[in-house]
Amino acid sequence: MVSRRDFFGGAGAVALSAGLVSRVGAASLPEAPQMDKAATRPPLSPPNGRPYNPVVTLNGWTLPWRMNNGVKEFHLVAEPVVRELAPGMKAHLWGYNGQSPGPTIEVVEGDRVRLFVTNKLPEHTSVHWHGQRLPAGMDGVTGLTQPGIKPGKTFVYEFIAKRPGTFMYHPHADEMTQMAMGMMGFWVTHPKDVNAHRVDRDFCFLLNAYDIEPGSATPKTATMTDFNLWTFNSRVFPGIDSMVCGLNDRVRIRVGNLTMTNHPIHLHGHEFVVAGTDGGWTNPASRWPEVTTDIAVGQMRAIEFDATEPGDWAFHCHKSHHTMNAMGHDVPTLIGVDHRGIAEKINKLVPDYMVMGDKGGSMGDMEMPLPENTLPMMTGTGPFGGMEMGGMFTTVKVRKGQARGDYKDPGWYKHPAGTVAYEWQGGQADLPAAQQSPGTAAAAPKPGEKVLKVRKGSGHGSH
Ligand SMILES: [Cu+2]
Repeated sequence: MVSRRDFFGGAGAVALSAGLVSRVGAASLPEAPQMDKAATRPPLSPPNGRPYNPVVTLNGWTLPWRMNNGVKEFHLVAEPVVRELAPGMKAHLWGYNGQSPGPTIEVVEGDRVRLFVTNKLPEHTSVHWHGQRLPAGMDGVTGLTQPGIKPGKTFVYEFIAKRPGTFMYHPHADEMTQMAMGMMGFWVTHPKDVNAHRVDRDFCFLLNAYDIEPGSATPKTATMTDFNLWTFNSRVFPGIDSMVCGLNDRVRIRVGNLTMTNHPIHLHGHEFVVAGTDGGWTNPASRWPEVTTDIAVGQMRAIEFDATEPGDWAFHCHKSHHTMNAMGHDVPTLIGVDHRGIAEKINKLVPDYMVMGDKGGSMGDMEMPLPENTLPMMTGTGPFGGMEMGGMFTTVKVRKGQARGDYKDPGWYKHPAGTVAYEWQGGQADLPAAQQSPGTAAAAPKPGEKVLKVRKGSGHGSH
């Protein structure tokens, strides 16, 4: 196997691929490069074929190819993988070429693409090229358009990448299991015109989710909606890299959703436009500014903005349960109950018991003994302390002077003097008086009056 380093080393890797083609001809399988790390790889500049502006896959990489008589050939290997979800937790998933999600596939509009798919899973699989226009027999639906790829076998898919835009790939074979195990990847078809839709930074990743019980490493695949690990590209904050931008860069973020629920994705500090949808590029006249866009199940969206505001800007799913890590939801709400000290005592008896609310301290501050191979909840730590966020969360870091093509994390933002929220040092009497709306006093319960106490149900199966 050719390692990732050989491929990202540059010209040497290309020479190796080309050499293989000329030596043994088209009958051989192209190399299936492997990736052994969950770090964000630098963009893969196209070494041959038509030029394009490469994307950067968050905590991922792009699959190298070989040119064979004008056809772009890729080799995906479906196999069990170990993916580090964040430092401290590894998951036993199914993926492609060493990671889950699999590598991003980048091609150019009009490219003839040949994809070899080798199955090293214990059961049959297939690959569906989600969103593509292609011959029906290449669509990868087991039973409908092809037989399943049996373990040990290799299938060949071939089609022309007709439509530029943002796509995904995933199995249509035992999909409840295979998707819950992490079988998926990103696909970008770049426009033929290298100057069309051009941006300075083009990031992409998938929204995906797992149900892994604390102390275990394999997802529960029968889960319907109650997943406990909400991830960007099978990474959980604080294991998710930041999206690093230069000041005033035009930035694109492409997101595909392969979870079982929608995700309202929210960016701080900037408005963006939805520039690309499942159907391709949005007519510029029909774009409008937003700070949150909902990405439904099975959808892809490309958002764009000018990174005009320096700083570390939160970027996250707005479902608050999705910005947490491994968590059980079956707990009553105890806001208003004085439970100081009680949680600590109960925890000695029931290790996963947890109270939330205004008197127990926030969860981010609670130190609890953790089972092996799990993540503490909401433990991202920033320059001002605990962020109390995990799961589907990261930051967009906008920096003046960040060189073109430099994606290295610049560290935390250094705020100019006088631009950080601060504690009021004056007395209570100096604060502006709170206005009371008329009639407030009358609405308060009179002494002795019965007050109906309502407790909401704690189930939330539908997320
Ligand atoms: Cu979400």
